[in-house]
Amino acid sequence: NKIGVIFDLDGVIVDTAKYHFLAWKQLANHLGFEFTEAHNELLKGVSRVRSLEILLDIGKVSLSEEKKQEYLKSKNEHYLKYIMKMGPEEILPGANALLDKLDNLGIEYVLGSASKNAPLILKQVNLFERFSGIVDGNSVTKAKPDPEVFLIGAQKLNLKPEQCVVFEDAIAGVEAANKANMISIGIGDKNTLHEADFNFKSLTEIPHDFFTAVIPEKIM
Ligand code: G16
Ligand code: MG
Repeated sequence: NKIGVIFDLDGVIVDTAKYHFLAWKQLANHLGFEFTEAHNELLKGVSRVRSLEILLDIGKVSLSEEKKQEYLKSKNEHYLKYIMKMGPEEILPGANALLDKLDNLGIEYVLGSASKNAPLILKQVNLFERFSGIVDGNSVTKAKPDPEVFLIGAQKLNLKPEQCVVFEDAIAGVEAANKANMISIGIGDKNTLHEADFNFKSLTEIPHDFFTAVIPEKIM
């Protein structure tokens, strides 16, 4: 029984949340309110447009459509300044080893990210060529928790949803994987991601027989 893997990007392969935070915080401060790390949690896995809406709600600020577009553009330009400085040393612990393992087992993997900057980020950390396919914020019409991003990922893998394993760090992403009828793996806080089929603190904690025994047994 063939299986395939779909990886989320931010929070699973790299920690770009810290750069999103710096860029959103600057915008909030410019608009006259505070933006904390706790607020930033609400933006994880959420699309850029939706992130701005949440941020404006926090500051109780309303803006014209034109201003929103202007701020979305300037936030992204600010964010990209950090991304351009990224390198392979920013790949999260366990990610490279896991990709090596999947290569050795002949298990294909694709990316399933909400980010429109996903291809650029993968290039920065030298992982772009390793993925069999990339599904990102440019290829979907509906953001997570809608399953669209992962269903397109399954198509790229030529597999049925039930054969796909999704690695996610965000509640919206776990929900999307579950809705897609895939096996969801929550990476991060177990209590936050309790809806996932499996939970690990980080990619370093995936058991040795995970893809050879645990997952095949779950699928059967
Ligand atoms: C990431 C982040 C989100 C961000 C989204 C869109 O998603 O977790 O915080 O808002 O991408 O990013 P961009 O502004 O680059 O299009 P993921 O799905 O990789 O975790
Ligand atoms: Mg994520």
